[in-house]
Amino acid sequence: MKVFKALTIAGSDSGGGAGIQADLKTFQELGVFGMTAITAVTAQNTMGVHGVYPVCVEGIVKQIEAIGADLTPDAVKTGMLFNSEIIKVVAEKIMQHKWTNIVIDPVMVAKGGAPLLQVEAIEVLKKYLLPLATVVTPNIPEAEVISGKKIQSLQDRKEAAKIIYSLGAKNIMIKGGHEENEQMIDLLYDGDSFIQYESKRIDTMNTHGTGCTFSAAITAELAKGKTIDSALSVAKRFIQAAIENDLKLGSGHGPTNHWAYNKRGVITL
Ligand code: PXL
Repeated sequence: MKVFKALTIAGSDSGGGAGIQADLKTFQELGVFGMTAITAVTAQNTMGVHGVYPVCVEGIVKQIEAIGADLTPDAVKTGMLFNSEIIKVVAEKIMQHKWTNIVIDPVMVAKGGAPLLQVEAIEVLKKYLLPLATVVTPNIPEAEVISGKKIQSLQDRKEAAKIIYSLGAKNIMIKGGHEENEQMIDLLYDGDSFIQYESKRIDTMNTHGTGCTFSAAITAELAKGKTIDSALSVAKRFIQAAIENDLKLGSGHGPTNHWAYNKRGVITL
């Protein structure tokens, strides 16, 4: 029996909706064994981020080394990396271990606007981490920061995708969640052609952790040996179900429902 394994190198969200918590729930639902290297601990709930505590670089390296020495992952995702020192060491360790199927979610700010990446780390992310990406999954504001291009139209997004491709990432998925349209488009560029994945916008506050969940679903599918296109279609359906069937927890930006894709019930009174 082969058990597929995925590693997330990301931050902890005490509220359970985003970060490594969202990643592990997603890996579990998609039948993949989840492992973690925690880069930062955040104190947060649905109302916002109350504190950010980065793990020391040695602690991050030790977690990655421990996994590398014993439990080679079939796919790896990165989420919140917080600063340039952490980005550099994570890139170095991924390369050293020759890990493949690398999904980079270039996390920059939390839903409420709290910074999860220091501004000076953006150039380091572009230089060291993006060239390792099998897929990079920016939302529109993140794609603007990485490409240095303002995005107003689909054409702008295509040009930004080309710029990001030129930084070395193999597949660019610019998500449409920040568009104002009723019909949402997620745009994939593989250096050759563009594919559009369309879906209907769902009107809800409960979208905390959607980016983490989406990139974790892609990672789980790549870990199982699926193609990029197949991984993206599953990830799209996974996040759609998770948002449509939100759990209505907390009084701010609530989490999504990681059970929904497998139509598993939540135990309620
Ligand atoms: O969704 C981005 C994100 C990533 N990682 C952690 C987070 C958040 C958003 O709040 O808390 C730890």
